[in-house]
Amino acid sequence: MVLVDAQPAPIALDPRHTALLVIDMQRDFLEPGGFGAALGNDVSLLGAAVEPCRMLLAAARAAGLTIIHTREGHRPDLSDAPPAKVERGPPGLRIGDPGPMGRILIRGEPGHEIIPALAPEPGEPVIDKPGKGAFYQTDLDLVLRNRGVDTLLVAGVTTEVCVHTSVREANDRGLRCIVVGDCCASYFPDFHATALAMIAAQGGIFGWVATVAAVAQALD
Ligand code: C5J
Repeated sequence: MVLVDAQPAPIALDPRHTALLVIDMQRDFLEPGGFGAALGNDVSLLGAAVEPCRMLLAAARAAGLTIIHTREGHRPDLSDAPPAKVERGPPGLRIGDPGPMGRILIRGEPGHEIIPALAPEPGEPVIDKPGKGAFYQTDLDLVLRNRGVDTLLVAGVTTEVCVHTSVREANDRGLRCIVVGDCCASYFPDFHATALAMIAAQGGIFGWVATVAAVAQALD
């Protein structure tokens, strides 16, 4: 067991039963000229999480943790995309529309890929999810059960959307979630800060919040 300094309190984890979940670090969300930028967002705010994520991945790989990546996106025929979501957003920038890096949020398009700096290594599962939550209509729960995982380190974007939704889903499934705050980011800094505060509030209502330095020190 190792002890991670975290909010609201330090938490012990067993690296043999801990997975790192890296959420949606995709080109369309992070790179200039992608979907996120086309919506008018400042993607450099998400870029701030890339180097901390690289450090977290290195520490987790060295400690032998299970590493899992997710990508948000849909089938090219949109058969898994609810009409209520497809018809939302500015016309021309909706799910399935041609975007600057291929069709928006469609599997197989260049913008759907994970950014090269955080590319999955061979053997690291990649979960393609049609929703914001990493568990919704995916086999993530099965993968975690098969590997005996009881604790998640969570990183990725965006803090208040896909990270939060996934942490809530995981918490309800009985998993301990340690959100690595500086490895998460949002286009809205206030949302990022509030989302992290919400996780650790009320004695850790959804889990714990730590820093990459604290996690790396504990895993070293
Ligand atoms: C994610 C989004 N990954 N904000 N998606 O958070 O739409």
